[in-house]
Amino acid sequence: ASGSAPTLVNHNKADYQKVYNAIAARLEEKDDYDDGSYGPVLVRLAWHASGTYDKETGTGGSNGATMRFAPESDHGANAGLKHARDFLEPIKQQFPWISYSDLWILGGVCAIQEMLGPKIPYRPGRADRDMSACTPDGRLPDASKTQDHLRDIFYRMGFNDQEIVALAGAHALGRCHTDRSGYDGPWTFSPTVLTNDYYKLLLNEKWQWRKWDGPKQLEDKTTKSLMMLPADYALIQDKTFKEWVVKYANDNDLFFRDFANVIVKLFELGVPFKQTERWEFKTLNEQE
Ligand code: CCH
Repeated sequence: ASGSAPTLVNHNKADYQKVYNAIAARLEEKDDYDDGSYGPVLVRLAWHASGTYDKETGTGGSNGATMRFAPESDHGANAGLKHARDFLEPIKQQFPWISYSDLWILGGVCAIQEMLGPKIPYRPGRADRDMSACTPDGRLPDASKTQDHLRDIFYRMGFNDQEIVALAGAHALGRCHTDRSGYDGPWTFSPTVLTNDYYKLLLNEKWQWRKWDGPKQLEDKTTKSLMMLPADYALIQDKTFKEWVVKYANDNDLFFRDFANVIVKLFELGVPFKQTERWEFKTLNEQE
């Protein structure tokens, strides 16, 4: 065949490990961003690409990478995620055969592992779709709301209470930005390393409402340098959620196991995979 028909080549685990390595190397190289890493914002991109899923209609999810297009890129919840998309663009240029949708999820997987989190098994199979597949605004959680809202949003994706709490542990990473969500500050003292500190701090610190001009958020009474969103605080107001917060605060291994399982589920929502096998990639450190 001639012309512009794409060449169909099956890429194997080694090819994807190369992409992983390129993302990880770029994470190391570009350490002048935020708290020293693009890792957290890459995790948030992968989550917001996936978290639009609606199990009733089968719409949304990471298959499509529709956040490339307005209106989805302009949804309030996605403010700031251009930094993550732009970070990954040179990787896409280097490996044009990978879809944006597979790349964004691999970015999340790589960021979690390189920030010392658990292994996140991965499989490719997401295809990019056009702007007609953009999801309506309002599918991602609203940080000013509490447990009923969290259940509405995450049950729609097909998650249960335990999974909601396990996913929230991602807030060990990164921070809020006043020019994105309007909120301000990190949840933990080590926002570029994945630990169960989010749960420990949520339980053990005394939280008070911050007095400021911005949206309603909590600050820790001791240092006033950490924050919790109303949606985070809801996890210790609700009895069922709180039982899981306690479990994860007391057992980092349990958190890592449950987090890996639930993030794989999140990243695969609505994807029509042909491949059943999942791959575990080596971290840069493991390849030294
Ligand atoms: Fe989140 N998150 N998230 N979040 N999130 C924000 C930042 C991060 C909520 C609200 C916010 C998850 C669930 C929720 C990350 C991962 C996950 C911000 C600040 C808000 C607001 C954005 C800004 O200003 O830049 C709410 C509400 C929920 C409800 O459950 C889940 C699930 C995950 C992943 C599994 C990460 C990582 C960040 C840090 C991003 C950064 O740029 O540092």
